[in-house]
Amino acid sequence: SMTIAHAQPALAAIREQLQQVGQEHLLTFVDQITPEQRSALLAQIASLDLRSLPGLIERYVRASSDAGKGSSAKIEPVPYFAADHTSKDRGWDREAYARKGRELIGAGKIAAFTVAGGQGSRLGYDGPKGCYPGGAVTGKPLFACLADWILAAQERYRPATGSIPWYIMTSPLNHEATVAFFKANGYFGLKATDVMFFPQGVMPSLDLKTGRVLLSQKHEVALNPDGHGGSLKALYTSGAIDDMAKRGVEHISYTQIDNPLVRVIDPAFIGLHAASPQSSGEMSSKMVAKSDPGEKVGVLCKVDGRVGVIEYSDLPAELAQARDADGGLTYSAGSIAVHMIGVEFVRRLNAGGGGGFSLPFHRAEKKVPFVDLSTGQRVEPTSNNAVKLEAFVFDALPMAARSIVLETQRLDEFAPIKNATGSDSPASCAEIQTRRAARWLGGAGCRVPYKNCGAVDAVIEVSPRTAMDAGELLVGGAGAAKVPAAIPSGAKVVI
Ligand code: UD2
Repeated sequence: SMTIAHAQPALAAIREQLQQVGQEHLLTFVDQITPEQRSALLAQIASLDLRSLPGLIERYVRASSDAGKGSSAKIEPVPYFAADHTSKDRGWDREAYARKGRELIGAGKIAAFTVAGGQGSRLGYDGPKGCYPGGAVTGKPLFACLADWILAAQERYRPATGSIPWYIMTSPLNHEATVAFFKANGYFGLKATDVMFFPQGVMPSLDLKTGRVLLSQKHEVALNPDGHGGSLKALYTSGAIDDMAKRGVEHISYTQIDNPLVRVIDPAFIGLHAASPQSSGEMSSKMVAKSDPGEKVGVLCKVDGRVGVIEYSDLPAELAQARDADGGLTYSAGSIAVHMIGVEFVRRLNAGGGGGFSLPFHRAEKKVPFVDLSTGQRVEPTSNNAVKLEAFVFDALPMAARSIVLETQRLDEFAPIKNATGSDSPASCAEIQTRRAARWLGGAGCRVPYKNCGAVDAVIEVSPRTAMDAGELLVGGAGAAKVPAAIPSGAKVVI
């Protein structure tokens, strides 16, 4: 038949390519699967960068190297713009930079960008993470929390044209579901033409012992998303960067999907990134002071004189524990995974040609279900059997000529949902949202009920449409009219 006649040469060619890189076992079951499954498998294999595999296996499986480990680099604390811009030794002109930021947003030079390709496995949630409830009272999805921020920013900074484009990176595993969710929810009030989706790249999962690529089914290669660092390549290869250029966008505001309090568009941060003499306008970062030495956030440092992030699992314990004379953590600059990234910077990184730009990989040993090649049975491993390779976006920081760091208040903008219970969980996130709302409302003259233990005796959610910061609830502010005189004990309130 037509299909067979067409499939045979492809099969032969692919078998030869696989043989050259020691991966011909991927075709073990090719005679036991349906023609459709066979075409899908061959297409999947053809999409892999087979030639890079032997080098990757040598480096990350045999030698167990990792982009974050084993370096003898000189590590120092990073200088930063303090959250308290009035502080005596670290003061800076916040209003001037915020004005600059508002100008850039108003002129259409800023896009929002959210990485949402992760698998959310720690949360135990199967769908795209952005569909998970984020609002403390409304339970609105994380995507809606970020969309409301963008709507609020549009209303304030772009009232004439109303548009701040939003690019969302999905993965091949959740792309369809993500796009369908936006459609079903009317793009959360944004214009459909202002929301762009593109999938990130994938990497094959490798057998921990042999480096062989695993089969997840007889007709399917085991793949994992290539890390949020894959965004710097996917932004370019997807055409997003060209689309931004067409729209006149010059800088990208990068956020993760897991933090409903994230300030998706932040004028002061944008202004510092684009206009501070200490910044080359290529890549900037936000940090919060770490809550304790063991907190699971990467730490912004100077590495051999350049700004970079050392992931929590890679920071030597003696550095994580080190304290200054005043008792504060020496390496306190916790990365909240919020960055400004220049469009030209992304172009420059990808300019090497061939779409081949890639950051170094971090290896993670994981349990990946696979098909046993000798029995054909699918195995659910009980211990780590695979190496997954992921790139981290912050590994691009040292490639910027000059990179700045802005400190922010944890309570104001950092309450990620990562785990089902405990820290960084839906419960802790709702509590932080409530505490923030209580502080903002209290400052605006509202009576907020407290329990004896000091916790707020209510659940409160402030929409960014009402107020993007505490000041907007004060007399004369955008949300002042919505401040109630008091909140009843035990109430659930949306402001
Ligand atoms: C990340 C940072 C950590 C700290 C923390 C703050 C890394 C490795 N660690 O920790 O230093 O800043 O966030 O909250 O970044 N994602 C993709 N594609 C992928 C993998 C992840 O889009 O292939 C997205 C994912 O959807 C999520 C974000 O990246 O929005 C964070 O990923 P994570 O959960 O792996 O990172 P985490 O929480 O360990």
